[in-house]
Amino acid sequence: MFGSLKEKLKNWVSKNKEEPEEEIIEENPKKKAAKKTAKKKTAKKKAVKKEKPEEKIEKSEEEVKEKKSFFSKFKKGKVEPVKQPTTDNSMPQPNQQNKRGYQQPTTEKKSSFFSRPLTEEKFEELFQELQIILLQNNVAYETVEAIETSLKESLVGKPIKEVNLSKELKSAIESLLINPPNFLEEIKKSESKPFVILFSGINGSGKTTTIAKMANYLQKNKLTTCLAAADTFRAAAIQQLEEHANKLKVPIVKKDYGSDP
Ligand SMILES: Nc1nc2c(ncn2[C@@H]2O[C@H](COP(=O)(O)OP(=O)(O)OP(=O)(O)O)[C@@H](O)[C@H]2O)c(=O)[nH]1
Ligand SMILES: [Mg+2]
Repeated sequence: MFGSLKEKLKNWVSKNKEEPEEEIIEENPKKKAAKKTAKKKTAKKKAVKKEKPEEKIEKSEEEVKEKKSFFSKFKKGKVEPVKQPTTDNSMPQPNQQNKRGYQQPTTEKKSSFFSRPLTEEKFEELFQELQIILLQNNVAYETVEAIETSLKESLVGKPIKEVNLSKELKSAIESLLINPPNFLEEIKKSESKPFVILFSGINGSGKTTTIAKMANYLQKNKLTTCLAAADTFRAAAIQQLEEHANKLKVPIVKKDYGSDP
């Protein structure tokens, strides 16, 4: 049950830790441009044979010049990525293919996200996905809020690449747990035998399931376990516990429904 949540949390952490791939993809724009140029040249040459030769050649060379100069400018850092969306349709937008079909390089924008201090707004955007994962896995809303507050304190204002995201998430969750008791120690040092653990709580909160988990845990730690069906009120409560006892191969003490447990 917790395995899948753990997996999802891991995925979230690694997703937000990753450096953008685009940085590698755009690393050798000259070669890329050259390849495109070669392709275009052959394509254009073919076209030239068929129709209006001179016009076409001029056009293709113009295109090549434009591309080359764009990439070389970019490499030298002369081209600033568009920071704000603009209403002018003639300006190519980042992450959008322009009319000629190549993508506006986004390297500078993405890499600066990882080195720029994380803003509160960006944090909330990133946390939204984690919030959904936690809520979908039955984590109480108050707990999600507490994790958010704790993570916000440790992440906002720091560049994301300098932060150990999994460590921060782990300590945010740990800070919510109030010294969970070490059951094995408690049971071993107890003088009264047998050691009784009573489970009480509101309907459907997971008592019976937790009893089964605990019995399994204690058995694995070489402690003799016995279940007692004390819920003699709710329909099928005794059978439910019996099922768990049978699966775990632990003895069960039971009485009739309606009797005094
Ligand atoms: N997601 C999730 N579901 C759980 C967990 N523990 C129990 N459940 C589910 O919650 C439902 C109720 O679990 P029970 O263990 O029967 O709860 P209970 O407190 O014994 O219920 P009553 O005896 O009716 O009061 C079952 O469908 C369980 O599978 C948990 O940790 N996570
Ligand atoms: Mg129950």
